[in-house]
This record gives sequence, C-alpha cells and structure tokens, in this order.
Amino acid sequence: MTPQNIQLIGVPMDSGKKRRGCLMGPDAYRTAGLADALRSLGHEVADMGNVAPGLFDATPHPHLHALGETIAWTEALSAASTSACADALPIFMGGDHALALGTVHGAAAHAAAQGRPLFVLWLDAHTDYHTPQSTDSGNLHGTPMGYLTGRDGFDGFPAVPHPIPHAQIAMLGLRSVDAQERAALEETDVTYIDMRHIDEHGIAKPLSAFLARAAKENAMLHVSLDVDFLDPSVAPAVGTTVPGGATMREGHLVMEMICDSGLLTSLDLVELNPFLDERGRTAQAMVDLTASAFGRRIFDRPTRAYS
Ligand code: HAR
Ligand code: MN
Ligand code: MN
Ligand code: MN
Repeated sequence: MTPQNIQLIGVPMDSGKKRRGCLMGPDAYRTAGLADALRSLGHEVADMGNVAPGLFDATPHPHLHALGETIAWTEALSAASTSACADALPIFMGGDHALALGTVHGAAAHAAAQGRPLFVLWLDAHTDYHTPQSTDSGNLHGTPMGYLTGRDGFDGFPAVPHPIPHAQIAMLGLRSVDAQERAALEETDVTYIDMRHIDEHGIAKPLSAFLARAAKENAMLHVSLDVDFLDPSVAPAVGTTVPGGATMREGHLVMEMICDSGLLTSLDLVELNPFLDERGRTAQAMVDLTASAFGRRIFDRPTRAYS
C-alpha cells in the first residue's frame, strides 16, 4: 500500500446509549499501540488528540437519551471530519456509534466538494437505521444510518444536505435488526448482508462486488467498524454483544480487501467499551484489524498453487 497520511482523532463520546464506558475507547487504542502499528507499515501518523462537543442543553428528553449532548457532538464531529478529510485519512477512535452521525456527515460534505460520491461500508451486527421516532430504546447510536440517508425526524440535528444514496451503502455482519428498521430498509436498495448470507456464500463475494462498484464510480469510501461486528468470543468489550458474529479471520479478510481496493478515505472504530474488556484483547483485536486495512500482510505475494 502506498504510504498514507493518517490522522488519529479521539472521540470520547458516550452519549449514544445509556451504558457508560466508550469514552475510554480513544485511550485504549493509544495504549494498544495503534499509532505505532500504522507507522511500522510505513505510514505517516499524527495523533490529533480528542474532539470535544460544544456547550449543549442537557434538559432530559422524554424518550431520547442525551439528545442535546449528541447533537453537540454531531456538530463538532462533522466539522472535524470535513477538515480532516481535506488534509489526511482520518481514523476516528470512538466512542460509541453515534459518532458516525458527525463523521460521515462531514465526510459526505468533503466528498460533495470534490464532486465524488461517498460510499459507506457499515460493519456491524446492527443496521442502526432508526429515526428518533422509531427507536424503542431511545439510544441514538441506533440511528446514524437513518440520519445519514436523510430520513425525517432528526429535529435539532444539523441538516443533511448530502444524504448518502442507499445504493452506495453496504451493511455487513447483520444479526440484530429491529422490525421497524427491517421494514424501512426493505424499501431501499441498501446492500444488506446478514450472517446467514456470510455463512452460505462467504464474506468476500458480496464485499468485492460492492468495492468494484465504488471503484467504478471513483468513489471515496468511509468504513464504520463496530466492535460487535465481531463475535463476542473474540471481541467481548462491547455493550451490545450479539452471538453469531464474524470470526477474526473474516474480519481480517474484509480489512485486507479494503486495503487492496485502495478506496479507503476515512474510518470509524466504534463501540469499544474498555470497562468490559479482558486484558485489552478487544482493543488489540481492533488495532490488528486496522493494521490489515493499512497493509499488514502474512505474505506479500500470492501463495504458490498446489500441484
Ligand atoms: N436496534 C437497537 C436499538 O435501538 C440496538 C442498536 C445497537 N446499536 C449499536 N450500534 N450497538 O450498532 O436500539
Ligand atoms: Mn453500530
Ligand atoms: Mn452494533
Ligand atoms: Mn430498537
């Protein structure tokens, strides 16, 4: 992989759900050696420190958890993302998945300014396609895909002048989808690949079709990697464990293929809750996956065919 100019941006955001701990994520990635792992692959890496939200109205909302704080994060992150995308390849070290409300919003603005489409790869057990009205939990980390595609009901959030067209989105690893999300998604042409599809056909085929489409359109690519994409047996440090997830090798293959595509322009690492980790193994797994997206290889040449 050609050397990249990478900015690590800490996002100690914890407002997207009630269970606390994701605010420790950025420092767990630092402790696990994310910057050095990327430098050892030949990249230029700058740790930009952490983003902070502006002042916000903390008045409780009857249904939505930490609405004012989440809106303030979205505003701050959108601006940070647009400017980071102009200078470098940002890696947003979360923080919960509500951070994508801002990071993708900002990346979409940057892509629009470049006159290029933004494709989004959502690696997650969940579709996160709720609106503030459809969510039963009131947890806004379940809504970024709804917001970013321009669904109605996000009062108080920044307007979405560049909604991501559904055809430019692939969701991979799905195994926990609420009824309202399923009904709404089935009306769209989002590429949704659930775990059964991965079991039957493998993870490579649908991913390479999506990446080929992005390449053909000269797209930018935002990847949002939720810890719960992985099976909880290999990645326990997440509040929303769902059994039956991707294996470590499936995760690596996805990241290796992203690397080979040369398309990656921004990356979220989300939902790591270090308070739930076991001797740092989940943070380490996320660092290892990120290294695969930036060129770490077992061998640098194809293995010889058996004859
Ligand atoms: N769909 C459920 C809810 O609204 C769970 C959402 C969980 N989201 C995340 N990120 N952990 O994927 O509330
Ligand atoms: Mn998620
Ligand atoms: Mn999830
Ligand atoms: Mn729900």
